[in-house]
Amino acid sequence: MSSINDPAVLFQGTTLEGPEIDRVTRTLGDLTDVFSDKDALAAMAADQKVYDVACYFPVADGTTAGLFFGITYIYPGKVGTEYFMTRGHFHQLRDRGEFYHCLEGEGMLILMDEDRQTRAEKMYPGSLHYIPGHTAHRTANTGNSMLVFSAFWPSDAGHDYQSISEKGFSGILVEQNGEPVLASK
Ligand code: S6P
Ligand code: ZN
Repeated sequence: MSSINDPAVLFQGTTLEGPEIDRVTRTLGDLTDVFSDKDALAAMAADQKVYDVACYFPVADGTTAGLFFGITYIYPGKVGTEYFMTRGHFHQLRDRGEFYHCLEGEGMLILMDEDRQTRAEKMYPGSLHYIPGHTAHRTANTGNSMLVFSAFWPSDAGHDYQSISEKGFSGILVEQNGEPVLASK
C-alpha cells in the first residue's frame, strides 16, 4: 500500500503555515530581566512586541534524534541604546548545536561560550550560522525593518533560560555613533 499526501506545513517566503504550528509573542513586559537600561525600559509600553516565534514541532519535546524548525521575527527598536533582541539561552543538553539562516532584515547573532567569552556574527539575507554546542545564543535586530530568520535544532536540546536570566551575557549589543557595538557589561 502506498499513498501521496499534502505536506503538513508550508514555509513560503517568511511565513510558516499549518495546523500544527506553535506561535508565541514576547513583549517588553516579558523581558524585564533582559535589557540593561531599566529606566529606559520603565518609560516604554510593557505590551510593546519585541519578537514573535512560529515553530513546527513534528515530534514530542525531548525526543532523541528528532528535529525542530522555527522562524523568529524580531521587531525593530531599542531600549535605550540596546537593540531589541531575544531572551537568549543555552541548550539544556549543552552539546546540542543549531543552525540559523537569515531570511530578511539585518541583525547580529550574539554567542557566548561557557567561559563567558562573547562574540557576534552579522546577520543579513542569506547568512547561515552554525551555533556549536555549549554556546548561549541570542539575536538582535540592528536595522529599521523586521529581522527574520529560520532555525533548525535537535528535539532533545531543551532550553536553559535560567542561567541567562541570572547572569546575562558578558557583552551587550548597543548603538554607538549609529553603529552596532558589542560592549562589555
Ligand atoms: C531555539 C532557537 C530559536 C529561539 C528563538 C527565540 O533553540 O534558538 O527558535 O527559541 O529565536 O529566542 P529565545 O531565546 O527566546 O528562545
Ligand atoms: Zn537554541
